[in-house]
Amino acid sequence: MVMNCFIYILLCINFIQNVVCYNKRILSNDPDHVETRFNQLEQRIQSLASQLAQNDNQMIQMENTIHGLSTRLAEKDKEVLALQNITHILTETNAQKDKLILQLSSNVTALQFEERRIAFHARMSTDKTHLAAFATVKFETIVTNEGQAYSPVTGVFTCPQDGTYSFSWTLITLAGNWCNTEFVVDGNTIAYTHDEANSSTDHKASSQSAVVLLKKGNKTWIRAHGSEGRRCYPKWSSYSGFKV
Ligand SMILES: *[C@@H]1O[C@H](CO)[C@@H](O)[C@H](O)[C@H]1NC(C)=O
Ligand SMILES: *[C@@H]1O[C@H](CO)[C@@H](O)[C@H](O)[C@H]1NC(C)=O
Ligand SMILES: *[C@@H]1O[C@H](CO)[C@@H](O)[C@H](O)[C@H]1NC(C)=O
Ligand SMILES: *[C@H]1O[C@@H](CO)[C@H](O)[C@@H](O)[C@@H]1NC(C)=O
Repeated sequence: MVMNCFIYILLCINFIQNVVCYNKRILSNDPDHVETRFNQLEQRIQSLASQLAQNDNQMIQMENTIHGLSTRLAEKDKEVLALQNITHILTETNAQKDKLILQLSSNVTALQFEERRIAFHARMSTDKTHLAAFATVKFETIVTNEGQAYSPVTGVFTCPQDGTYSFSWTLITLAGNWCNTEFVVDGNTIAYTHDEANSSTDHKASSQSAVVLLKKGNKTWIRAHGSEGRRCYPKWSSYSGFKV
């Protein structure tokens, strides 16, 4: 009992000592405690430093990734530019092709036009008396009019394309009359006929021909030689022309 009591008292003293000691350590910044704290802090700093190093690594990786992405982006930009170029080239090629097709079709039209024969023959169908000075002598009845270059309404042939052309005409006048004429290109006299039956008891006829180099748009017609178109008789009178 006494022994137990003694042990108990010893324990109590030890406890009190411990408590006092602990408090004293806290209050007096006991070097052991400071070291522990220091160690803890050091560990913490080490852990932070290693975290920081990890972050640095991640950052470098991210930078690498970004660099890689921007390189690829630049490549893509180049590809887009190349595609734009190709598109541009294709558009231009298309435009050129369209232009060529247009040219070709107009060339084909021109060739077809050239292939068209130009030839006419017209007969006078109405009696003409006392023609005005230099009046156009009309041949109203179409026999042939390939190319439609001769107009039976105006009596004028309009050259549809450059070339060498041959023309001829025949006029008849009745006894005691006359019908002198000229063949003109754009009003310039090229050839004449003298068809005079002043002292004749029969009709008289005269013919003439002309070969001329014409430009597209030149006009040719037969006209009275001054006022010498007293009587130009139809049916036997005619005018013809063709491209050589
Ligand atoms: C686009 O075409 C031009 C010439 O047409 C050339 O100089 C340029 O290099 C091309 N660009 C690309 C991205 O292919
Ligand atoms: C069309 O004709 C012109 C003149 O004859 C020529 O210069 C041009 O090359 C031709 N175009 C084509 C597409 O054949
Ligand atoms: C035919 O027309 C051309 C103009 O295209 C002109 O220079 C020429 O003088 C004309 N021919 C005649 C015979 O008048
Ligand atoms: C008949 O000829 C023409 C010329 O071809 C003359 O102009 C006319 O005057 C002439 N007429 C007569 C009645 O002689």
